[in-house]
Amino acid sequence: MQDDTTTTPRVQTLIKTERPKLHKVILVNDDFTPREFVTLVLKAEFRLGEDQARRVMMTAHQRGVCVVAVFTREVAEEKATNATDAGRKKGYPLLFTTEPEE
Ligand code: TYC
Repeated sequence: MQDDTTTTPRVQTLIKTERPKLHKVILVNDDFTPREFVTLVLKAEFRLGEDQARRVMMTAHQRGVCVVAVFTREVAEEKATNATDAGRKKGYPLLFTTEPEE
């Protein structure tokens, strides 16, 4: 039995959880994929609204590339692959790449 002066040692473990690094999905321009199709893929795969999808498509069209969104690495790579495959199925060279955020 413990009396008033006995203390029980307690050990606390400090658990540090690192945030997973985020990865950008980047839309790359080309001369062949129709604008409408790029917009469609952005809406379907990245859940962008019509206006946002058009803005992203036009930015890539005018500047060469545009960041679409950021995700954990696995999700970014899966979405980039799915979106690129959607273009390939139609015979378009549409390309989405990923890169880690700084
Ligand atoms: N440049 C294409 C065209 O003029 C449209 C386009 C925009 C293609 C963005 C790819 O990532 C892209 N039809």
